[in-house]
Amino acid sequence: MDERRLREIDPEVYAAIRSEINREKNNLLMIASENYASLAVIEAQANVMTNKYAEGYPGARYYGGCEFVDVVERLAIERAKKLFGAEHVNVQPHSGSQANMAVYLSFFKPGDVIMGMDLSHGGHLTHGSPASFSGTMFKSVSYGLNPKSQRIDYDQIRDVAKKHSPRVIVAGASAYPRIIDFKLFKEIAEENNAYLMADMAHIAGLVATGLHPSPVGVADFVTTTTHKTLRGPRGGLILAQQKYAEKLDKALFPGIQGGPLMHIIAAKAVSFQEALRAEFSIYQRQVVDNARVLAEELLNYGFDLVTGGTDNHLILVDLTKRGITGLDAERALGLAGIVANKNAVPFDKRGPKTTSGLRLGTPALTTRGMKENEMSIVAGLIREALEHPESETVLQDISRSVAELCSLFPVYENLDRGHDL
Ligand code: DSN
Repeated sequence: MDERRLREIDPEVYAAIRSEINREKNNLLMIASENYASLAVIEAQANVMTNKYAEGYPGARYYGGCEFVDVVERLAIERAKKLFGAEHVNVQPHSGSQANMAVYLSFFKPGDVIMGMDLSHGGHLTHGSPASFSGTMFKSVSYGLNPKSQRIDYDQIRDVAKKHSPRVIVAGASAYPRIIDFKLFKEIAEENNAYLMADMAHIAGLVATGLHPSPVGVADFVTTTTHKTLRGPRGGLILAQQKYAEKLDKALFPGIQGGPLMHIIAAKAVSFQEALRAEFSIYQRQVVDNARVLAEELLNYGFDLVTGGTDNHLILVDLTKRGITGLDAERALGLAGIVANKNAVPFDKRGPKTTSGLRLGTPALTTRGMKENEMSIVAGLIREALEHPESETVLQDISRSVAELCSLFPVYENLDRGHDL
């Protein structure tokens, strides 16, 4: 077997990974769904368990030799149960989309009505968008935000549910900056004889540390990704009451997935252990405090924010009155070393490839150790870039300030100290 390391075997891939490390070190990463996984998490997912077939579940596999992968899957399950107070956990979904699909296919049939938040109001593709399996396999109806408050309109949800009798209501969002009232969602679901699925992907880290009300024990099914505020490896997770366990597990495997990614499950176990530590709560508190300060500073600079602020880790800037599209804002910030994404705002008149909004998140900057003071600096840099989106000189000046700030809050230093990558 050729045992040379990646650097020698494949210099092109090696170089691209090195460049990505440098990009992540030297830019302000403000995509609300991204974070820096710890080196321990990254190390755990780059391991020989990628070689192992382990179809089935711990203690009941379809292959021999599963004794050690069983150890990591059991650890991941137990830690996730403890972290979220869940009765049943499935750690095998390859992604959040797979987790959602497994829930849908476990209890619902193609053609059933599912009801989720409109994508353009901050929902997610897999909550019934016609562009995803969820909108083509199922009959999808959507709810949106109140045009005035720009917050979830629970009266509208009640009306839409009454009118369409969905089998399942999906609570959860990818661009909603406020607290979601899962208990009220459950009430509405019960009134309409519907199940409630909560997709807490964006806020899982906040939920784990009590900074957002938990949907676990409220919703029938809870899904999440593991790589956003939760700061684990890229992947998915399902949490539910024990009574749903058998059907859910079967829907995931053999229903929609084959062999689980055991190396990723090892890394999930590590990240759940990290999330159980006291430091993780302090980190999440700072994520929320940082988002609040960033929002206040941007409001002071005259930016419009959807809902007027934030309760969580993200901010949605409405650029409509600033005369710049989301696309141009994303491009200008990118040239300045600030990585964010264009995003539709509620009732956006522009399409999803252009948009009138910009989504900003604080999880990654907070992992670097940035606090309120740095958020004020970052807000100033964002304002400067969005006021001069066409000026190469201004954007270059900002990128120098970005580089300086990044150098004061280093990440992945050990990747430069003798590690192969
Ligand atoms: N694509 C993710 C996000 O950026 O919010 C959601 O899955």
